[in-house]
Amino acid sequence: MRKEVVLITGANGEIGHGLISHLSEIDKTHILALDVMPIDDELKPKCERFIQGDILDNMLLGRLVAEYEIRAIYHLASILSTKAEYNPETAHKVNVEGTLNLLRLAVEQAGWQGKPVKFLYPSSIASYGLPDLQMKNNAGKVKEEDWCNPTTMYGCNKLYCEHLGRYYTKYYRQLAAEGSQSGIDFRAIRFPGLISAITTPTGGTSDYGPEMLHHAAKGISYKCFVRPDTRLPFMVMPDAIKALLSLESAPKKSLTKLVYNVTSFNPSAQEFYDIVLDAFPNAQISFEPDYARQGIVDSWPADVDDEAAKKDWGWSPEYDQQKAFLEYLIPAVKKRYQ
Ligand code: AKB
Repeated sequence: MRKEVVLITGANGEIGHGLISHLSEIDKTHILALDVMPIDDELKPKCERFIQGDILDNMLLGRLVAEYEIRAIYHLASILSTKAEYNPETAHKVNVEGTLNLLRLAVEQAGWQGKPVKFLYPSSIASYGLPDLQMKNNAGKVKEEDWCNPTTMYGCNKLYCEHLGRYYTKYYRQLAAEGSQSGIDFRAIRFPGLISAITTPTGGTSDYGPEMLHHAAKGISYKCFVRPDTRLPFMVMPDAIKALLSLESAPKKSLTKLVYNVTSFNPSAQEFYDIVLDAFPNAQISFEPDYARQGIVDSWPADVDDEAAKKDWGWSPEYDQQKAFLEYLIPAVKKRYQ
């Protein structure tokens, strides 16, 4: 008999670390972890199996379909916004073709199992694109349907993959004689910038927040690449994991959308700096804005409206700004580096 597993792609990334640790603690979920990079030693024992491989390798994905009964897929693998701008075509391949491969795998799995396969997709505030700073400052809490004109390859990829998820869930092969259904139950969250005390991000544009904190804790000087007045929504990793798991377990009939905003707090870079300096008075942080990366952040909303998530699946962050820094981030990074 094939073993029932949850497949996690991009398992060695930031969300992967949090998700694997959490899933392995709360129940007996068998985790099938996939990443192009070797997985960290501490994660290995928490997984049923780790495979080092590429989501573009269809032979590999085909083998997984044959070997496992995949109940749900957390498709976390992706090339983030800054890195994607250095090689947009590669980013498109990984972010879009990779997602398409996983959707195809989910269709096959649902066919074999005769029941829906849940497809959890971390989208991003990068799916938004506000035309200028004035619009950003006046936009208030941006709703899921508004300002969906991304300016980055990563943002275009995320927005398009949300559409692919909608297509596979509702309209797959809509002209087929028998009215084909994919069997995919696609659910996406547009995450704000994420901050973990355990890992540091690579290749993103919201990275200035976590980088400031981790550099200060390590006693390394840091040049912040955005202006002090820059404002973005953020969330700590435990809340990101909570959001993914809550959305996964929500009854389908209560969901009015396939894509949901979530957020917790939205400090300016100056406020971030003040909190970090308060905790690490010797920190050496300077503001040296990078014009191009600043442009990307200026196109992302300063705040998002997460009312639909609250109403449909009871979303509520555990950590507001004060609790996030005082009870999670600062004590944990101090312990980690000192
Ligand atoms: C990035 O900066 O690219 C990501 C994101 C906001 O999705 N952290």
